Amino acid sequence: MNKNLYSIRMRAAQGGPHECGGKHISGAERIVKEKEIMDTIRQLIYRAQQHERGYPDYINLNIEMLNTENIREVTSLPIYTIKTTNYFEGREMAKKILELLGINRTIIEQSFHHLLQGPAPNGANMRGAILMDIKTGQRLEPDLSRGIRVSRIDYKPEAARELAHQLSRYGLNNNHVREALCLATKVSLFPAIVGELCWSDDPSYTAGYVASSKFGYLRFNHLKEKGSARGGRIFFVDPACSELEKTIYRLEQEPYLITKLGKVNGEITYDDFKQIAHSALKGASK
Ligand code: PML
Ligand code: MG
Repeated sequence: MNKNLYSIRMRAAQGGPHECGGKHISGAERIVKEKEIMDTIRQLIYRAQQHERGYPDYINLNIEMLNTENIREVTSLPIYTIKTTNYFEGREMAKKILELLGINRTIIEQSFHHLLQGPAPNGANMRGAILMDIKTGQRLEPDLSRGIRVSRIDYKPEAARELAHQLSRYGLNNNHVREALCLATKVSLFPAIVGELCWSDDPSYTAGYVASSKFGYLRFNHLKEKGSARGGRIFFVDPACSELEKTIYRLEQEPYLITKLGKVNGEITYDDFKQIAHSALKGASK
C-alpha cells in the first residue's frame, strides 16, 4: 500500500503572486514518500528558477500529507502523435477530432480564440483550465482568472520509470509530455468532461493535444507558432452533467496515481487515426 504519501505543489510567478496579477511562470507537482520531500522541493524550485518564461519573484510551495485510502490508482491514456508539418495543419486536425467528440464547430472556434487571445479578464494566460459548456460555449469556471487547477496527480515510481523508457523511444521523454499525460488521464476519467484541448504556453514548445476517454491522448507537434507565449487548457463540459461543483472539487482535490501505462505509440497519420476513431466509436455504440 502507499504509506505516508505527500502531495508537493509548486507554482511560480513574476510581478507578485498570481492572485495579485503576477504573470504565471511555471507550476509542477509530485506525489512522493516522506523521505523524498526535500529532494523534490529542491527539484521544483530549481525548475521554477530555470524557466524560459522568466525568473520568478514569487514561488509558492505546498506540502500536504495525503490520506492514502483516498488515492485512486489508474491507467494512463494511450498516446499517439498525429503527423503534422505546421500549426495550421495541426489546428485543423485538432478541430476535426473535437467535432468527432460531439462539439460543434462554432464552439471549437471559440475555444481556440480563447487560447489565442489570453482568456483571463486582463488578457493574460490562465494558470488553470477553462471549463466550456459544449452546447452554449459559456465559460463555467467560478474564477475566470484562475481557472480550474487539476491537482494531486503523479505516477507511481515504477510506472514513471517505464513511461520514461517508452517515451525515449520516440524522443518524447520530457516534463511536458509526462505531466500533460498525467493530467489528461485524470481529466478523461470524469464523465462530465467530453474532451480536453491544450497547448503549451512556453514559447519554445509548440506541441499540444486533444485528449478524451474515447480516443486517448492525441498529440500534435505543432499547435502554435514558435515564440508564442499563448497557451493553456480547455475542458469541454457536457451540459447534461448535473454535478459540476463536485467535478471541480474532485479535479482539484482528489489524489490520483498512475500505476499502469496505456500504450505509448509513435507517429501516425490522420488516416490511421480515422481507423482508430472508427473502432472506438463502433465499440462505444455496442
Ligand atoms: C505544457 O507543458 O505547457 C503543456 C504541454 C502540452 C503538450 C505536451 C506534449 O508534447 O504532449
Ligand atoms: Mg508552461
